[in-house]
Amino acid sequence: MTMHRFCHFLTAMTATIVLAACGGGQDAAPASHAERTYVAPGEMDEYYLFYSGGHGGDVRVAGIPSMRHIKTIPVFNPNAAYGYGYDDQTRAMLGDLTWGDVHHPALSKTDGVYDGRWLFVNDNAHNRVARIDLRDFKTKQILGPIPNTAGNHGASSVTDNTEYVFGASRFATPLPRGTVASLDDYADEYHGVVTAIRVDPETGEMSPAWQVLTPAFQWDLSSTGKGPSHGWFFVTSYNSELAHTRLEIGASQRERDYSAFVNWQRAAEAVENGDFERIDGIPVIDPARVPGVMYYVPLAKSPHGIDVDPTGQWIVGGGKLEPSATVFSFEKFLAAVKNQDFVEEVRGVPVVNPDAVTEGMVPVGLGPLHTQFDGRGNAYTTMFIDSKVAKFRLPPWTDQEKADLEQVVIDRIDVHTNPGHLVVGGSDTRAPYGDWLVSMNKDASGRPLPTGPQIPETSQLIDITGERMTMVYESFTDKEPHFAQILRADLIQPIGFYRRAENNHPHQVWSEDDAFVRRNGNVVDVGMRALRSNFVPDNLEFQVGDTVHFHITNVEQTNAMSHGFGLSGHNVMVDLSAGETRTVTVTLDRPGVYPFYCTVFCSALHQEMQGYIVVYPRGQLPNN
Ligand code: RUQ
Ligand code: CUA
Repeated sequence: MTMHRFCHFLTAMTATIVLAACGGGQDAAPASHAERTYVAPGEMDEYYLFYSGGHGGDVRVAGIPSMRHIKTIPVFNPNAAYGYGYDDQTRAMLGDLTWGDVHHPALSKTDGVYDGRWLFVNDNAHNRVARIDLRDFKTKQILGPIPNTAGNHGASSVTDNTEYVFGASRFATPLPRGTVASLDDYADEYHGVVTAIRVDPETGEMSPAWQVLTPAFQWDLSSTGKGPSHGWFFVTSYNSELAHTRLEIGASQRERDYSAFVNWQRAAEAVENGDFERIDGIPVIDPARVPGVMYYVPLAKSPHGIDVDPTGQWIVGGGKLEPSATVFSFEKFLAAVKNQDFVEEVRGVPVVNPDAVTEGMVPVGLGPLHTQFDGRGNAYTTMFIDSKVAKFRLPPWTDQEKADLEQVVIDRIDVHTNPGHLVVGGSDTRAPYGDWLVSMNKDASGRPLPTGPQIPETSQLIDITGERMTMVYESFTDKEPHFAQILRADLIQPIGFYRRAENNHPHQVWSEDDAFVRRNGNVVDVGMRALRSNFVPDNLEFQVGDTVHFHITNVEQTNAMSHGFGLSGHNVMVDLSAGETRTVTVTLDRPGVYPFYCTVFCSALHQEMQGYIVVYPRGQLPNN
């Protein structure tokens, strides 16, 4: 028995002895920790955890506190388990791209708190934003590529009433898309943009609203204001040097890069007043020509995350190469703007004196990235290099504390290893939940059972209800989670099936008698009904060259009673939720007999739920 296992063995017997015997390290989880995270079989978790799947392109759903995986929601990636990308509707949504890079999920809000309607996620690779409907946990819209943007990393940040989802371009490019300029002319010919995406309050339908033009900085990550800072959007950049090669050196020269404070209400007015130029179909505001739309605030050094606290007063930025978290005061920012306390101008945009805006720099440790809030006046910052999460108290601070801000650091906890994002439920709302924190760590070495050169990442669950943080659980996640959102489970009531009355597919078939095969030349429409445990019709005849539209209705009106339509030898796998009709189009190019069958184990006679298509050579179709 290794020492490690020995400790766990003892844990089961008596927690106190273990703490003494094993030095009380994080790994020696006493039984009380296990109780905190234990959700008995048959019981449900208190929270949903929605975490991004990175370049896997999907979003995963787990429960908190158990950390049990519940479901995967395909977004930018085909996923045969859900027939996603295998029927006409989802194929059209994906277009030609079969991968995307999901970084930051963001929940919709009403009045500054989560309303449980939608989850927005960005695609860092192809400049898109998608909307998942939390009524049925399915992707409903993929917007993009967003014009004038490359690498929409700076999304998704949602405003207090989901007026907008914001994003910003990571990779500057010549504008509009398709324009070519030498990288030697990077500083002059390349540009970044901040993008506002409008969200329809009824349907959630997203549309590009407007953009603000910036120099060729690389925009990183963003957040939105609330309370006193409602109407503002904050985003960091990490390449004020305007380097275009070997960025790890070139973009790490200056002590401070810029964060941008964008007044989105002012920007929306400017668009109404016609103060913009249309580039690639979208209004683009030059902030030099519309004063008050944007200010730069210098932030140390090669900043990454920028997060607004629940009161909307404190804005915390993490500089990867600066061992402290910078806390800006929004009130001081407004005062500095009023007093025109500017240190320079960058392309006509005022740069606010950082000393006038900075409340303090909290010496959290090495490699601060992202910060979350518990709603009790505390902030939690991940430190990539130190592999820790630091907890510190937000202002107001006493003069004595200001003189030595180490005094406001309450706790630091080891995480394993190299944390990127962390998440506290509701941190970006005015009312965080403040009980759990998940640290999402990039390097899981030595944690899970070995799986060869490709290993998962770790998500560690930390109890933050006490003064000190307590690590209670660790789960493994397939790569590559970036950020996550936590939602109280009682805020949503997902449907169990689609009611017949809401089916508006033109070729829905609800009874055996209505099933049809309609041939028009070499185009054939098949209206098929799926029900436990048969397809009607089940034997079909075609000839080579036919284009067949299968319209299949799952007529079940029972919770979670899915069927699947898998066609052997063809790239067809339609997943049919109860009550929905889906269409898949296939052009038959080879003679032969091809079985199809239900892919979902739906009933005792599920295995019998099958049929054939007989594809005759061209011109040999009987009775034709
Ligand atoms: S990033 S690990 Cu793409 Cu959100 Cu910071
Ligand atoms: Cu339907 Cu199996």
